[in-house]
Amino acid sequence: MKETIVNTNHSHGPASFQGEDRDYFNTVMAHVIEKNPGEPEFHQAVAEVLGSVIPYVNQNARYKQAKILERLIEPDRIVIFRVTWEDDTGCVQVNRGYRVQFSNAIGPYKGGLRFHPSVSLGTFKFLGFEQNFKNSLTTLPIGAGKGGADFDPKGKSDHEIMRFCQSFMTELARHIGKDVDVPAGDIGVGAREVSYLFGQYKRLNNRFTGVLTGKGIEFGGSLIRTEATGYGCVYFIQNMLQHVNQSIEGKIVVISGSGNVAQYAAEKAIQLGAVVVTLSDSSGFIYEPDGLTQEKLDFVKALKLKGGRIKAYVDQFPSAQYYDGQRPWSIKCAIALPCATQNELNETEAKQLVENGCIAVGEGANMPVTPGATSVFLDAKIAFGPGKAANAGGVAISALEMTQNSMRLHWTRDEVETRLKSIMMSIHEQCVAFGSTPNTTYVNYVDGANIAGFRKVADAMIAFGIL
Ligand code: NDP
Ligand code: 2IT
Repeated sequence: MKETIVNTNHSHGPASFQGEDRDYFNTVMAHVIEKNPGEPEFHQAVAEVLGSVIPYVNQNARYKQAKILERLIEPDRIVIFRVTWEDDTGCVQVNRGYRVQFSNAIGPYKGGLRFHPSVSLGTFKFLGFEQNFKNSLTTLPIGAGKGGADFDPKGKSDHEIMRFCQSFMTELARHIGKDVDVPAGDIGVGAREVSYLFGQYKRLNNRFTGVLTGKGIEFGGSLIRTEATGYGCVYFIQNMLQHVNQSIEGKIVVISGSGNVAQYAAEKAIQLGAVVVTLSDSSGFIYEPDGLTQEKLDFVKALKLKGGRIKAYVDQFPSAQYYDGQRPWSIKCAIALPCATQNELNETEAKQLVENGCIAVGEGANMPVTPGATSVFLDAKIAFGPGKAANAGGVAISALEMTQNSMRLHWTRDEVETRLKSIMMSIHEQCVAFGSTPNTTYVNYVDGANIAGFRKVADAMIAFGIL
């Protein structure tokens, strides 16, 4: 189904704008679409933020006069480069690398690297734009960037991955630095890739610095960074449920994806007494009616580490069923956690989730819920945690990895996890402060996250003058 950026049937966001708000929205969006042709994900991410912040900007003339929105949609700079490497058969391969340095208003550029054949410049612009508000919400001093390559890690040998990472870093190295731009992982980039990238940076510069996060514990990584995005997402769900006097215990949870974020969202949900019944990959999903156990999850972790497909789960555990080519949103649940990729949950699926009694959704992935589906959740007034709030735990612990590297110290697991919990709580409080009206319990977390994230960056930009 084709979805439009502005959903005209709904009573919130741009569809509800009148007069000055509507004119400003249309003007900025027309500019974004004209200047960034063929980048629908970037248009979508911008429209979602404008849908929250335009009325706020119109009420605060200093933001409008300083053209903060017009500046925020323009990245500081973009680097695009060729990555040439040799595969195991001796063939020369050519890929395209990117780094979008979106904004360093409140700290060094910070955000992950994605290796996936589907990416293009628009993907990194949407991700970098989102990262700006997310990083602001973490309460920590980090700006926003995103990058990666159209390299497909699937089916590649360890040596091919290493050679690709080394070639990629040979070019990227001149654009990053511990106080300049600090990349990390994202889709297709995990501990192995970060290690190869870090090794090459260190070799080129003869400097051991915290230039990447998600590093191995032996060489400056932080405990809990691997778990942080998934754990943080579940803590955020817990905060949203507590706000309406509910608890996660005993609730059925449907999760998409089976990578880093999905695995640790499942782990924390299980630890807190929830029943996790699905995981997926781009080929299909598994349904485990009685819920995954830690032991079954450990099987998935080992499977994914060696590049396996989620389908193999049902061979190991016959209690589960595999649904080829399908997404898990038809399964009845109280909590849905899309943790795979952008636009993986559409309006029809959102309606079905609400009809099936879903009361909370947390975006573990970046922009997994389409605009139409978001409107369904907001209209139904269920607790909908947008990615820039719900998945901010990962980058927050990356920022704490930077802190530990600067101090040349290593915090304990407990210390880092306690900080993660308190950061997620603070993000929740910011969303409540800017996304609800006094004396009501309902929180529009989309508005809350966008406005709270915007304010800090905007105020810093105003302080710097006209840059
Ligand atoms: P991984 O590479 O570890 O896992 C990605 C998972 O998503 C895999 O199960 C993969 O399946 C699936 N997937 C990827 N692309 C698609 C697609 N086009 N269609 C369907 N399924 C797909 O990545 P992460 O877990 O790190 O990232 C998942 C999401 O979370 C992304 O949106 C990322 O931006 C976001 N995120 C990640 C953070 C982190 O710290 N890692 C922090 C915050 C957000 P398959 O193996 O079949 O490709
Ligand atoms: O989308 C994200 O926030 C990430 N992929 C994590 C970025 C980071 O710098 O840890």
